[in-house]
Amino acid sequence: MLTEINIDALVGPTHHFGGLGVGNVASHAHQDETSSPRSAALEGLKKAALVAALGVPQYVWLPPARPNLQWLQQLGFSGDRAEQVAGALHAAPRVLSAALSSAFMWAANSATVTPAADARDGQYHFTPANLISSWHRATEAAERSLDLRQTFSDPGHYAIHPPLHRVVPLRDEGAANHMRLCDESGMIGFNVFVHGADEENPTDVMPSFMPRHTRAASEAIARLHRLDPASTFFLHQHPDAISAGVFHNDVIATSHGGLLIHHEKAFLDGERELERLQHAFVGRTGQEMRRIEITGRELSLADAVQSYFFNSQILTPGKRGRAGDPPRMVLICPQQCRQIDAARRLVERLVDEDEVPVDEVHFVSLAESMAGGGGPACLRLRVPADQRTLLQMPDCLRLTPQNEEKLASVIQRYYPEELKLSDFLDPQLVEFVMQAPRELRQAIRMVEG
Ligand code: SUG
Repeated sequence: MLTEINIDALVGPTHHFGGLGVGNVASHAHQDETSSPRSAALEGLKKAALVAALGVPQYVWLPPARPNLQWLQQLGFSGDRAEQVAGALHAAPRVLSAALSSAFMWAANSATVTPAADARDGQYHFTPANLISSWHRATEAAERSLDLRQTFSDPGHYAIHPPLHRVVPLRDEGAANHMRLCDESGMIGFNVFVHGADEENPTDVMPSFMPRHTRAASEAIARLHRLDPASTFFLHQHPDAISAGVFHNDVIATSHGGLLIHHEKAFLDGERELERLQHAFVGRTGQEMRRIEITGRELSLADAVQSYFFNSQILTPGKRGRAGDPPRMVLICPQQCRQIDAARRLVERLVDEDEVPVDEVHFVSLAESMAGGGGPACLRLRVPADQRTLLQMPDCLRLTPQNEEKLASVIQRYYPEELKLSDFLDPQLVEFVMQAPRELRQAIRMVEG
């Protein structure tokens, strides 16, 4: 039996709106607005605490230090910290924005994960995403590799691969473009990879934004993770979706257990591969796979991007109802799904219909994350955990009510309430925000890696 655990990445104290997200309309729309790192972190923490309260094991990764001074140094900004930051602010504000980025908070981009049950060598496999499409995110790969090694430390059970080579044909954005469908026990898995570019078979229509993930990257990961080709599927993202601002698959499709919900414009010519998936699912599990296709009439691409409906988190709560009752599902939707009529009606339909056992909906406010183009599901990495994994997870990273309180208190003290890039002309602010990650680690007694 596998149990889904979630790891959310805590927002950092330099969270700001740099407008750097490639093909990400929310990020572009909010560029240069004043951000609130404090609210961003508290909102994210609250969402993770809700998941924990629903009985789903919930863990956190703490923010790495920002500004990334080493990176500024490599780009020719020398001197002490304050000089490096001031130099970049004057000469290349976008470089400074990238060095200050808190985009690591969107943990769904940190890695692709497959459990031991899926691999021919019986190991868990993790590939940290190289994130080379955007320069503010590419440095995350090394940082997240460290987090993965600290969190999943038994080399006999976990293979943590290096990120794929940093070359354009191997652009990789991690779990945001990967869905694992599975039977009720979680042990029979079907890995679905979604890419926006296939260099071997280019599409006739080019999307207006550069697709961030390639088929070659997905195929390499499937090989490295020793997946069975009969249970592995590759889908091409629809160029119209990318042009509408769907820069990751998790903005237009979602899955949980044996349920797949996707927009009709999610995939290009996807029917054959989806039928192969459904056929394999029934054949290997003897269970029905539920596929719900949402039409453009019910939810336009624009409303899908504005509401982030598909980025809702679907969970099976830990505490079951009466014995024998079918497992319930809970939906954690961004509050935009309540404000946008078509999305609200869609959520209501899913709750009313018997087709999907969703019987509880929580609307959460993630205003700061949403303004950077990240909803509830972007903020977490899912790991289908076996007993050995559940037992070895570091206690200090578990989001208990005590840890939540400790983290919230550091956030209240060290995170700016409001932030603009030009605030970093103040050298004291630089020192202050660099102190925050250390304080967070101390608060939960995490040993420095
Ligand atoms: O990569 N936004 C992120 C949002 C990532 C959302 N993740 C998933 N869909 N899984 C991105 O575009 C905004 C940064 C800025 O505005 O400067 C940003 O990086």
